[in-house]
Amino acid sequence: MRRGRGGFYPLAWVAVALVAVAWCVQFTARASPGSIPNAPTSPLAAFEGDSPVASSSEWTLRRAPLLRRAFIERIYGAAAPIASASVEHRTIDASALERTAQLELLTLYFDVQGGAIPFQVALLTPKTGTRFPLVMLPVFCGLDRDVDARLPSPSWRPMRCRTSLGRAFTQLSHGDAILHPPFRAMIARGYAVAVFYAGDIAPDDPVLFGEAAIHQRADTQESGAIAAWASLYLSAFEALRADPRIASSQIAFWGHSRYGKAALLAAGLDPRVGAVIANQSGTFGATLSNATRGESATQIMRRFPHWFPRRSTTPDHREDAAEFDQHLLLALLAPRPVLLGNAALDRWSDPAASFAAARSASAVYALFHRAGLAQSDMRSPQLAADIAFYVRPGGHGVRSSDWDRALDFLDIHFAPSPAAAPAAPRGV
Ligand code: GTR
Repeated sequence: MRRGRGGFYPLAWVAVALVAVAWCVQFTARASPGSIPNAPTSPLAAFEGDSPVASSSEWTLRRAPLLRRAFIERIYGAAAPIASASVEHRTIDASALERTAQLELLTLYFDVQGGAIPFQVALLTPKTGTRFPLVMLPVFCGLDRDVDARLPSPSWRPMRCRTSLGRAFTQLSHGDAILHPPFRAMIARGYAVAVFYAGDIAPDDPVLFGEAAIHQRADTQESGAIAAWASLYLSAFEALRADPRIASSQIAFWGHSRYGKAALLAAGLDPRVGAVIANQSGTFGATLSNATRGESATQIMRRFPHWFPRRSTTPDHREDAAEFDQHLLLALLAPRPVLLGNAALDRWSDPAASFAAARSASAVYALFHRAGLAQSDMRSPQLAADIAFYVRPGGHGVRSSDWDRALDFLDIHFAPSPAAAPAAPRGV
């Protein structure tokens, strides 16, 4: 049936009004993230034949290695750094970002059967100073699109990154900083920034990931994409911690959502990583799978089967979920600083079940004479605490305000001396 002009326009206006209302709700709503579920078993309790843990050395030498193995074997698959025989440096711009930074392209070479595959990392360093703290992060669309047009284009990008319309829509739906991390602000605050794009090595696509170059390595063990991305964080970490310009004990991994899961896993596996900022990392990130009212383990494994090794997605894989859950991954980060960013409308990632995991993990921080999570509720972030947690208004995505908080958090924890730290952490 043909609709006349007179009928179409009112309908179009209704649609526009609905989109506008949805957008306002998405970006401003201060909905409650819900009640905090019960804390799971303490990470210090007996665990599958291993007796309770009573000291930091028992944790470090006995329990932590056991848990690292369990996360690899039961959930994510292998996530070791990939060795690179050499690292090539190429200066792209000695005076980038309005002459405040140097932009380089680092190329690592991963050995695969029949050759080597390049893994490229963009490195921005401030023009003044030395021994910079470093923020390491992946981008969603490619180094050329999200960092600098002079950087190489990837062999594959997700659909939403292929057109300007797709990118504009992504920014509208997922926040102003989803495709534009605030590099200038990071440099201005004295951080070096290492940026990688995972799509050439471990594309976020079920078919392409199965055929990806990362599986052609001689030492390959079965892994899912989250573990593969964690390997990329760790591979770049190995290369950059050897760089004399970088303060090797002050390297922070930042990741949003799927990359927040990977950042937490990578830092959990390598105790030398200095800090983690996981933004809305959700299920198999900072959120308890067993207590979540958001995305369940089964839902995520059905929707993103390539994120996990095949053996993890078999029906009986979650039998041990009550005892073995994500609070143990957060516990593996102790005693390091961790910032968990959340959004009130992002019920799918269930901030409250992530808060419960952080509370429970704090028992391990106590072994190191640290407080862990020091705030009593989700809305009173204490950025100076070892684990800081905030809930901002609105929905899933990355906004400049998330980055402001992340950099405030790092300024406090990576401050060279108490005098250099900001006087008071900012609230939400
Ligand atoms: C969602 C997924 C989450 C999270 C997110 C993202 O659809 O269910 O677990 O990873 O995607 O990465 O944006």
